[in-house]
Amino acid sequence: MGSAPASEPAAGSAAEPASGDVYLRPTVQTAVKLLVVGHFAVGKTTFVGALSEIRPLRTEEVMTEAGALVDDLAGMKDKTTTTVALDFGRLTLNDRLVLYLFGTPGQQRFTQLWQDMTRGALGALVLADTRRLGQSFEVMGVLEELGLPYAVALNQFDGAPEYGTDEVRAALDLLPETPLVHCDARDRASSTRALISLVEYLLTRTPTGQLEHA
Ligand SMILES: Nc1nc2c(ncn2[C@@H]2O[C@H](COP(=O)(O)OP(=O)(O)O)[C@@H](O)[C@H]2O)c(=O)[nH]1
Ligand SMILES: [Mg+2]
Repeated sequence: MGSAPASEPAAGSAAEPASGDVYLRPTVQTAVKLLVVGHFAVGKTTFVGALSEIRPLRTEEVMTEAGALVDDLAGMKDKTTTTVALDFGRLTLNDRLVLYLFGTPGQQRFTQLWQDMTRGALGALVLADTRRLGQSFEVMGVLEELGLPYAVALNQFDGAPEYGTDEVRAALDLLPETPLVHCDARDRASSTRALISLVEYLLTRTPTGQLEHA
């Protein structure tokens, strides 16, 4: 008892993504850059990590005492890292369309970087948390200034109040056409559905019905 059989596979090998998922399918014709945005600790890194088919690139840093003054940690006892630059991931939606996802930090002090990241992006998914809806206005305001279309996904945290869609639309002052969906950023299928609602919305806004860069 206790000693592993000699034939057991090397530890760690199962964690590698299947090689078929690493390389882009040769049939892909359109690559679209989308942003995943939202305030601090709303679930951006979790979201990009849950649905990326490549190992997501993360630039997390352990939060320091200095950051405690600006990063609002109320109710976020367990959060010890923060994204200083970006999260990057990839999702092949179908044989011809691949999405490149850029999770961008919402902290105000990164605004210039944040604006640079929007270059070439077709749209954004705004993650929101019903415990802190008011904190989503800043990010939605920047998107509106930049003319970047967006959909809103409510990331449902345990114990967070569950409001009806109409209430949330009113609270966030959303335009009637702006999609509002619920998601669980930890769940791949749920996160993919939220992203598809953004892509469908972007498609309705293009005269050709194709996703193309302006
Ligand atoms: N319960 C729950 N926790 C979540 C969810 N999404 C993210 N979290 C947790 O919330 C914290 C902040 O998420 P993170 O992705 O780092 O937020 P970011 O600052 O927007 O990148 C982490 O501890 C996550 O594990 C969710 O949908 N439900
Ligand atoms: Mg993050």
